[in-house]
Amino acid sequence: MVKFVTTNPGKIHEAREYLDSPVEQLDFDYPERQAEDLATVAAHGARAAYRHAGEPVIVDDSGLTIDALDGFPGPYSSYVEEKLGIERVWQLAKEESNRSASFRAVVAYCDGGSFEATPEPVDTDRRGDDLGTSERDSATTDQQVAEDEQLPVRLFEGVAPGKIVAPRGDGGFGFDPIFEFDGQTYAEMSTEEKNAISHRGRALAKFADWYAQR
Ligand code: ITT
Repeated sequence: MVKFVTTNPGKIHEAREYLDSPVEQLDFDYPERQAEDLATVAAHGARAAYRHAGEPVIVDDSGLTIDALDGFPGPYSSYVEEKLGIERVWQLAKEESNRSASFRAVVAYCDGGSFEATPEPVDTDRRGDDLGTSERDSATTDQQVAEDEQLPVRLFEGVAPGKIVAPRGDGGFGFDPIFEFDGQTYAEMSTEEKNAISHRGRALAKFADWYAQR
């Protein structure tokens, strides 16, 4: 069984609907590296989560990219949702004539074993550099940091194109009410409908294919 390491119950709900194998949540807020690309954040997260859990894990790092706002909020989506809220993100996007956007998810798998890891470019920096001393696990030694860098991680990416609209719908979580795909917001879809086309569904599909052969 794979543990899905996340603080977000919405992600677990979707993964449970989607994957055949059982998915258990491990509610652990792994230290997130500040980086411009989701893959780097996810790869670091998977290693930290594996080190915490000691068993096979997946993490999912997702972000909303608004084209007219130069990709904002991107990797800072979580912070922006918390501080600004989705209504204010809509107010920002509303000023633009181009409302196109995309949602991206990177699912990262790590089990401490060896397998063919996702090729570069991922995670080429020293892991210790990205965490302030206070954030670093006190048990993390330089040797541990070096060992972590050797841990293979496999990445699965999913992207859904869409546009930003005034909030509609009661379902889902996060930015779902303002992200429209093919005429419906994510929040207007059932979990099954969202999974069939969403960034997370697409990433989980790739993960499920690969994992079934593992
Ligand atoms: P974990 O990192 O603990 O998994 P999180 O909610 O912080 O949980 P992310 O950093 O991946 O997860 O999410 C970035 C933001 O995007 C956050 O505000 C989420 O609520 C939001 N988000 C992620 N997936 C979403 C989805 O499918 N629909 C709507 N919002 C989503």
